[in-house]
Amino acid sequence: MELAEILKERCNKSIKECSDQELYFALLEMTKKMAQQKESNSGKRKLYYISAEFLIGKLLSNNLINLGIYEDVKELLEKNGKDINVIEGLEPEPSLGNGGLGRLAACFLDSIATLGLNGDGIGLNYHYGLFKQVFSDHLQCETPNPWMQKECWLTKTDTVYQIPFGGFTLNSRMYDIDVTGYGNRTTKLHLFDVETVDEGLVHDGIDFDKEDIEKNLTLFLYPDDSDDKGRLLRVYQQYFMVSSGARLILEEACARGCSLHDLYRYATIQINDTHPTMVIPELIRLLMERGIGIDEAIDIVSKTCAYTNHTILAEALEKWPVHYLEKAVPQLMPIIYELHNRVVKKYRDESVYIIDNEKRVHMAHIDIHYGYSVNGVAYLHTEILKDSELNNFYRIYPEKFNNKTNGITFRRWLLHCNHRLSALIEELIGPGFKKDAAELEKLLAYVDDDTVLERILDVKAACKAELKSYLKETQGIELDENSIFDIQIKRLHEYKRQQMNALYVISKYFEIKEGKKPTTPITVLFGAKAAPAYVIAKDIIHLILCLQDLIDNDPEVSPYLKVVMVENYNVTLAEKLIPAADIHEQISLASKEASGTSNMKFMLNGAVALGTMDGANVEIADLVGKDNIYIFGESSDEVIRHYEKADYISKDFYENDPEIKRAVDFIVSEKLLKLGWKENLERLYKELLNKDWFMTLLDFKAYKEEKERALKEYEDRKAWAKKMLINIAKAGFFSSDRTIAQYNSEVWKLS
Ligand code: 26V
Repeated sequence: MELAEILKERCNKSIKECSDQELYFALLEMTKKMAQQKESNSGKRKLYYISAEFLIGKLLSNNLINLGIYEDVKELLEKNGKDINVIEGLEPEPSLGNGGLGRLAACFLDSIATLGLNGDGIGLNYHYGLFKQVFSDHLQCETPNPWMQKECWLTKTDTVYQIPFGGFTLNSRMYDIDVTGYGNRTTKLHLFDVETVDEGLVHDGIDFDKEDIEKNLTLFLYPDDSDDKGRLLRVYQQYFMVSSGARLILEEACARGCSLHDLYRYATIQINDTHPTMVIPELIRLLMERGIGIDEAIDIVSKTCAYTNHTILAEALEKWPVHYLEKAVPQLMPIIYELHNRVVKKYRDESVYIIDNEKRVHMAHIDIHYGYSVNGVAYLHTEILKDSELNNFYRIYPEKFNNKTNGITFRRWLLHCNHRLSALIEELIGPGFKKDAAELEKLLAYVDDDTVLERILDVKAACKAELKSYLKETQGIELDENSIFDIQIKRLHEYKRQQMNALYVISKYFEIKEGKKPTTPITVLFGAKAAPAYVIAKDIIHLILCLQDLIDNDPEVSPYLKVVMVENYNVTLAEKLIPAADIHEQISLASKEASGTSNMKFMLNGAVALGTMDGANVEIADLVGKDNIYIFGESSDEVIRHYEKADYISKDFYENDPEIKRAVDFIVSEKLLKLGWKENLERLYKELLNKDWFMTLLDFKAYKEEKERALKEYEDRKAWAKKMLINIAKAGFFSSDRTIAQYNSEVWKLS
């Protein structure tokens, strides 16, 4: 073990004498060195996974596990009176992502390295990442989240490019993070950064001068895009990322002996949602600069780029006004016009044009026409893309469409976050599941083994106790570890329907007040950040925080029901919350959640889903069978029909059902208005009553009924443990190793 040597050199102290901080930096240095020794880029064709987000989480434990030395390091530290968990607690979490899309990219890098594929990630080095969430007065406030320390996982490289914008040029420097594979090689996450960024620009929370591109470009992930300046900054960020990436790709291909005429034999680019779409016109432009004619350049790039769609929400599909692009990246416009004109010449259907008659550039349309693959992220999502959202494209290019159901890395979401469960599984079926997740099915042999079922319940109880002490220590929250932990953690969005869960809490509150007490107390835990400019989402957080306060201070209710909204939900918190869940909420309006990935993490950790037939829930339900999941609500077909006919009227549900009316009215009741802000609560009340675009009230009754069924069935502990075991045993399909193997064999074809 090199640790002692490193410490000697760094501070001339033994492990015992070192502070936890000194140990953290020494372990960081050691891990980085070991990871670098495992680097090996081999193979002709190389994958570049370009993404505006990589939500990598803390890396120390994960890297130690992947390098195969976690247990040794833990023991060595223990012998010297040190705790690896405390040391890792000192690592700042980089928040380089919003949610599922960014976390997926991080899981994919882990699997790419683990499978030994020739591929790297390309993204941006945001200094403050996404904001840090702080609650004050029952409201979300946003503050910067600085994560880069003098010593961190980033390694500065000598690679610098000059990126041209309308009227000025910026220097782009590449920083690398090593991505360790489990028992395999190391790949790279390349993060580009402007040399001139100025953190001093930020004041008052997360406000800064949005026009000073030279100083602000990599300060934040997706800064507030509710105004033109914010949106324009996003265009600058995107171009900076893809132009830097494209130059790196060309340089590396040429270094491997590629003639640019057959770039596609040396490189394939996966475009993660439309944020990196400008890589298509940019690569065409760079190839033309290097002497290739436009027809051939378009042909080469079309054989190089593949696109993943992550949402069908219209407001999330990027359409940039032509005048933004003309200002920020004028050099791309002739290419984009050319790409558009070729489509116009070929097809009469205006819905497939790149530029619409409002002069907006549809980024996804560029990807579909000029990429070789288009994929959705779960079976249902891909079907909806083919049948409705992208049907006009599907009819032109049926061969380009394919599904790649998302996955998660079991290293982080089982081995690292749930040592107890992982050890129990290993004792029962051996270590094979760590490399081949399908082996988890072997657990089914124990479905009637009372001792094993007991032990699974014990593991869950231990994880609940651990969450209790963690939240007490870090956020001052008191949990009852004997209550049912019902958890909903994800970005705050109306389509995910946290508000429906909040209405359930209100109706439960009434029941308890009226003397109908639950057999086992219930703890409803939420974790969610809302986009800074998303007003209703912030109002929903406000409602939940008011309910938390109300119930905490009501001795009649608090022994039976508790609501907790954890502050600053992030990967680190997810790693504590997921192992402790009994029930997980996946209650999006059917058709709206492309996949979801927390559903897979919970399943793997032995929690049972309460959800709609949406996203990957459909595949989970298929795998575990109806006895091991709680499904409710209208189907995606029915929901799509409601939108087509515009026949959902929330007020009808409110007026025709006294229980719904009572719960909704409570939002603006005296009791809540005493605790919260009238403006926020009234706005949310009116929204639910007059609009409710994501149909909360449509499914409320079915939701409540199914949740009651789940709570009742929880009481039969043995039957519940069986459900837990079946969920764990069937989770193998959702390993990102499987997803990445499919991308490779059907799309990238690396070897
Ligand atoms: C973006 C935006 C931005 C503007 C306002 C509203 C809005 C709503 C949704 C989005 C989502 C963008 C794409 C995304 O993050 N999709 C997520 O991707 C995950 C990984 O594939 C998937 O599991 C989630 O279901 C999907 O929502």
